[in-house]
Amino acid sequence: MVEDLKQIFLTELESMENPADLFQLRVKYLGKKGVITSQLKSLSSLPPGERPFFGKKINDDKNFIEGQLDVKEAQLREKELKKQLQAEAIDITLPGKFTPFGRVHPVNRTLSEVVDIFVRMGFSVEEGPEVELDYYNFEALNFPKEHPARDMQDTFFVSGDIVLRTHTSPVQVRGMEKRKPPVRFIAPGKVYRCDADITHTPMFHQVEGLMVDRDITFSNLKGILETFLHQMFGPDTPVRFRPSFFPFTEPSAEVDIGCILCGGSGCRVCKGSGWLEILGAGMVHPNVFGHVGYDPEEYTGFAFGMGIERITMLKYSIDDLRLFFENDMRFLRQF
Ligand code: 2U9
Repeated sequence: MVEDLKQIFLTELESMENPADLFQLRVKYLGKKGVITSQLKSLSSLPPGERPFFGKKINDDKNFIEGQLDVKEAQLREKELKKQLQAEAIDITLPGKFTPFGRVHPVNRTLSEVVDIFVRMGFSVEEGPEVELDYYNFEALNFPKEHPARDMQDTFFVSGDIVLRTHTSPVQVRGMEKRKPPVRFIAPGKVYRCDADITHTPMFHQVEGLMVDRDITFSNLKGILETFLHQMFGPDTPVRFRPSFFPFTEPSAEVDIGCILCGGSGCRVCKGSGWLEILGAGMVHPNVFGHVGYDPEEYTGFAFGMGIERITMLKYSIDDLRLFFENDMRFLRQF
């Protein structure tokens, strides 16, 4: 190469600071209209005898320039990578960002506890729609047409014969329609009643349960519910059954436990009685079996139901139902 040209190239190469500029330099020397390319083209104007000599020389120059450009490119890329790594460096000694832990809502906590106890006793878990047909919520459960629970004041009507379920009992009706006895399952979930005051919210949670087979008796009901209550509130908790009435069970009972706040001596919560109402229960009414195609002469069964908010309030001595629905972290953090 002409020494001048070599010097100019090397000076230019030296001043390159990034791969983009370096590419332009490569074009300037080796591109279609580049310095080396035009020299190769001009070979044809030389006498044929001189062509091999100059041809070789230009080729050597071309190889030299290519080599130099490649080395420089590698250096510049390395420099850029270093710069990038430095800019993106992470200080692993910095303290982490604090992410507060979530908590299980006290109502869901009680719900899981209740479900777990029945699952351990061999019950399976069924779920069903919260928007229900009047048939499943009332008719199949032996509610008379003029029953007050069907009133606009208690039930949220969606349209026509569609309601928000007022209890999880329709899940049991659907569950029995789906299979033959023996059946043994619980139905946990949200229910809706047109009711709002200090002790009622328009949505609350229930767990209901059902067991149907040949020869199921009220004693079986007492055994299961006593076992449940002793696991839930402690093995020494007194339990009593009082006669009651529900359209879907006959006979029916309400179940009390000895007041867990005063130990039975009488307080504000048990209104001086020493007892707390905790469950409803009974033997499934023959008319309900009729609706699901079970023969009431062949099968008997028991059913029960409980309100989860109420159980949670008693278990944790919470005196205001509204605390469950306000999402105040100062309250929820305690569980
Ligand atoms: C079918 C047949 C019978 C479910 C039952 C109760 C008694 C009961 C209340 C407790 C407090 C509702 O949350 S609460 O207001 N429940 O007293 N529930 S027997 O009986 C059934 C269910 C389904 C097919």
